[in-house]
Amino acid sequence: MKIQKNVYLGLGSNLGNREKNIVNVLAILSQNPKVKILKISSFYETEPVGYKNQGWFLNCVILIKTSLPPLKLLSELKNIELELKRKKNIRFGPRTIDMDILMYGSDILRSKQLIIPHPRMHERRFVLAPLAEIASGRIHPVLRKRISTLLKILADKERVKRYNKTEG
Ligand code: PH2
Ligand code: MG
Ligand code: MG
Repeated sequence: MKIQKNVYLGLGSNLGNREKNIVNVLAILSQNPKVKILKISSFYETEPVGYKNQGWFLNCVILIKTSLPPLKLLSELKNIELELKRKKNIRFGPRTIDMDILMYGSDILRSKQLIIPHPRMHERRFVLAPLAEIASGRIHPVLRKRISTLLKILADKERVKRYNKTEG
């Protein structure tokens, strides 16, 4: 049997129907036989970080189990982003859907294409707030602190609000 890893993904959208974009991604991911979705956080409305002149994001974090190695998973995520016709022109700017690998088991990876854990995850409330909901006790493999601790000591003042999903 192939090794399966617990992987946390951050999802974000701030163009078009943001909720639908995220729900679509979850549907596409769940069709992949090598990916099993185990947990989904609440959705959060979040103030844009970095490039300010854009709409608020909808963000969430999910836990999946997968046998895909990190770079294969990354290319799978890029394919899904393309499938949803992501338009990304500005760095940190508006996007239909963005899918980031936050943590891959306890692995630490520093390759040209991919850095794991995500190098900015601990500085971002839009990541830590949803992540703390489904992984508060997990240890950040590099910083060696619990996710709940990282959230507690976070200085980032960007606003995040729990979002009430549309019915049906
Ligand atoms: N993603 C970025 C840059 N800024 N801000 C929020 N609130 N949410 C995001 O997902 C986000 C961002 C780059 O991927
Ligand atoms: Mg991102
Ligand atoms: Mg990304």
